[in-house]
Formats: sequence, C-alpha cells, structure tokens
Amino acid sequence: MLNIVLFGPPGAGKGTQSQKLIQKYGLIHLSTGDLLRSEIAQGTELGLKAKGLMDAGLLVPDEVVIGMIESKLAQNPNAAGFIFDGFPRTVPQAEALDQLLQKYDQGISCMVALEVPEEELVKRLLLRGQTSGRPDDADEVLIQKRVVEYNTKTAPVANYYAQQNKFYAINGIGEIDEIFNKSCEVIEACQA
Ligand code: B4P
Repeated sequence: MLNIVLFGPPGAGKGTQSQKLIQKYGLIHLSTGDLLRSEIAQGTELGLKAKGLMDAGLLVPDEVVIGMIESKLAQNPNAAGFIFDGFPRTVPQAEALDQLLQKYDQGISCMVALEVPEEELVKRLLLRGQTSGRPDDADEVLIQKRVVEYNTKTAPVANYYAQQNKFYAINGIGEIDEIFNKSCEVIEACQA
C-alpha cells in the first residue's frame, strides 16, 4: 500500500501534482477541498456550513473533514493506496488519519511537502481566480488570510510527520513536470 500526504500552503501545487501522481501510481485522490466543493455544489447541509468558512479563508471543523475521509476510506477498501491532498490540515486531523488507517492495517508511507514562497502563492491564486470562479481565490486579502490560517494551524502538521521520519520537502517552484519528477523520486525512495 502506498499512502501519500501531499502537503503545502494554498496554491503550492497539491491539486496539480495529485492529478499526475494518481495516474502514475494508480492511487485514489482524496482532496478535502474538492470533496467540500462538491458538497457545496450539491447544496447539502454540510456544504452550506462549509461554504461560509471556506469563502472567508478559514478551515472547516476537524470533525467534518475527518468524517468525509472516513467514509471515502470505507468506500474504497481494495484501493492500491491514496493521495491525501489538503488533508490533514491540523495535528488532530493527522492523528485521526493514523487511527483510521490502522483499522485497515495501513499507515502513511510519506509526506511530500511542496515549498513555495508566499509571494508566488498569492500570484498563482490570483491568476487561478480569474478563471476558477472560486470565491476564496478572488482577492489578495482573502488569500493572505488563508496563508495565515496555514501558518498557524497547518504548518505544525509537518513536524508531526517529521517525528515519524516521514517528512520530505521539495522545492515547489519550477516546471510542473520537474516538480513531478522530484515527487516521484521521494515516493520511490520511501517505498523502498
Ligand atoms: P483546497 O482545495 O485544498 O485549496 P488550495 O490549498 O488552494 O489548493 P491547491 O494547493 O491544491 O491548489 P493548486 O496548488 O493545485 O482548500 C480550499 C479550502 O477548503 C480551504 O481554504 C479550507 O477552507 C477548506 N479545506 C480543505 N481541506 C480542509 C481540511 N482538511 N480541513 C479544514 N478545511 C479544509 O493550484 C494553485 C494554482 O497554482 C493553480 O492555478 C495551478 O495551475 C498553479 N500551479 C500549480 N503548480 C504550479 C507551478 N509549478 N508553477 C506555476 N503555477 C502552478
């Protein structure tokens, strides 16, 4: 089993790299951002609650995202493995993920962290906002708020995996294929 946590600040390239990695390794893509946007699009009660927080650049409560991941794991008992994209985003989410995977006698193989400076993140997200229609990409103040949320609540998750010797950082600046190749090198090293 190969279970990868793809980590990084908003706009680091997690979604972009996930698409390439799932194809290469035959993994299931679990993006909590995509799952939440799908709940919003369907107008579910969960989606309605999440929308206000996401549009304000804030994290959705842990129990909501943990519940979504729990049901996705249960729906895919025979998967070759998973790419967790945008999850875990807090230390309690990381602890919950370890517990959920234990039920299936699995664990996280490694965390691949994409490192991108704040200036570049803002640039990328504003550019994406021109076509994505995502309210959270619409203005710089909101993007800065997401970065602050990342620095305070999400960045400590890197340490959680570093303590388990599963943390690998990659420079997230450069061509998409170049970053992909570096990610594959890390994944293959942690698989060996
Ligand atoms: P996400 O959907 O995870 O949003 P994101 O961090 O902006 O996405 P990502 O980092 O994948 O974007 P990508 O790099 O692919 O979360 C949205 C919101 O959902 C959160 O703010 C939060 O409210 C909520 N949420 C989600 N998960 C949660 C959780 N676990 N707990 C609580 N709340 C949660 O793309 C960015 C842009 O960069 C793209 O336009 C792309 O084309 C471009 N790009 C990518 N690689 C590039 C490169 N190498 N060079 C130049 N541009 C590049």
